[in-house]
Amino acid sequence: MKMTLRWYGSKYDTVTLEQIRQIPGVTGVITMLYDKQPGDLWTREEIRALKNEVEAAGLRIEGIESVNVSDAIKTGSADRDKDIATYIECLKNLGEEDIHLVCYNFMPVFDWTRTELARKRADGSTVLAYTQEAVDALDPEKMFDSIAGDMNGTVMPGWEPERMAKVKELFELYKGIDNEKLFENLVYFLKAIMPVCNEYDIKMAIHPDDPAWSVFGLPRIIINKENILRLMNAVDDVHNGVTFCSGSYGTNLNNDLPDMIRSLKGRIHFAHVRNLYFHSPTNFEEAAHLSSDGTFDMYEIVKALYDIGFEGPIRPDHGRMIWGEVAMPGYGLYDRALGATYINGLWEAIEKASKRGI
Ligand code: DNO
Repeated sequence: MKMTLRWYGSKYDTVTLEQIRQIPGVTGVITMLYDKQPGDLWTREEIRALKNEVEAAGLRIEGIESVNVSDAIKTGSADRDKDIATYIECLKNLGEEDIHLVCYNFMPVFDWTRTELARKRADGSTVLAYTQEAVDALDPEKMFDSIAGDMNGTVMPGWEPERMAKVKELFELYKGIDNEKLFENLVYFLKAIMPVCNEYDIKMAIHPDDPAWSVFGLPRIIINKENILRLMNAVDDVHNGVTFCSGSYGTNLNNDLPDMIRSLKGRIHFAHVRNLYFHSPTNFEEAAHLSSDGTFDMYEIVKALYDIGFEGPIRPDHGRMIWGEVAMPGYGLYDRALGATYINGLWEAIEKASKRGI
């Protein structure tokens, strides 16, 4: 396991590489070219510049989150093959710069969805939260406006204002795309990129849909064990893998997270570890990483990753906003640093106990 932190680049992130370097045990970052739109080419020069910046701070790029997939690819429209050709070019350039992990998602219109970005918890921290009631009461075109005021002046991934200005058109594009069609388009995309992934040993790691069910009537497919195993079998290549995100699969309380991890042995290339606290199955908020602060047993999650021999990067996921920090909701320094330290502690204890045969 390699402990990492997500970093959005010096132009966008309030957290610096120097700060990340000082979190005990964090050896790398997960990053991206944040200015790129889905369908844009990432040149070798741009990738190298990012890599040089990270390495100058004593860290490594352990993976990209994300090279975003265009709506043409997701909907299978006329431009799909052109966009796939550009995606392949991006992968080639990443491979040539010695980067071998790419996280992506296949969610229509909205990436992850939360209805509040600053719900106050009893300890005074603020967290991202979701209620189904709020989503059901909202016109999807107003979704962005309803949360934009709490973004702390940042541009949140998947919620870029230019993209949100086109929400109506995006909904039109997905008319007629049901779960089966979306799945088919995903398999088409993966089959097309597998040769370049094999050539450069690039592990693709699909991020689950968050929340793990349909929102605003849109299709959602990466939501449970059955569907993710179906995808693994449909393109049965180690380079077709998974980002195991406990906070996303965990939105559905029917998902048994440690069991899912075990069933995906050999195919989990990246892990996002975080905890949620549920008021009801459709009203939850993000908690501190510590098991007792939320609903999940984080020991069991980390133990399952250890047991399957997980060797990829792991990152603490969304943190609470604490100690007066002003940052992108979910992506401040302090609580993610606490999360990294806690996960490292769990890992060390599990590893030592296992080696001693306890
Ligand atoms: C949210 C993130 C997601 C994730 C993408 C992957 O904070 O976990 O935006 O990066 O879905 O493509």
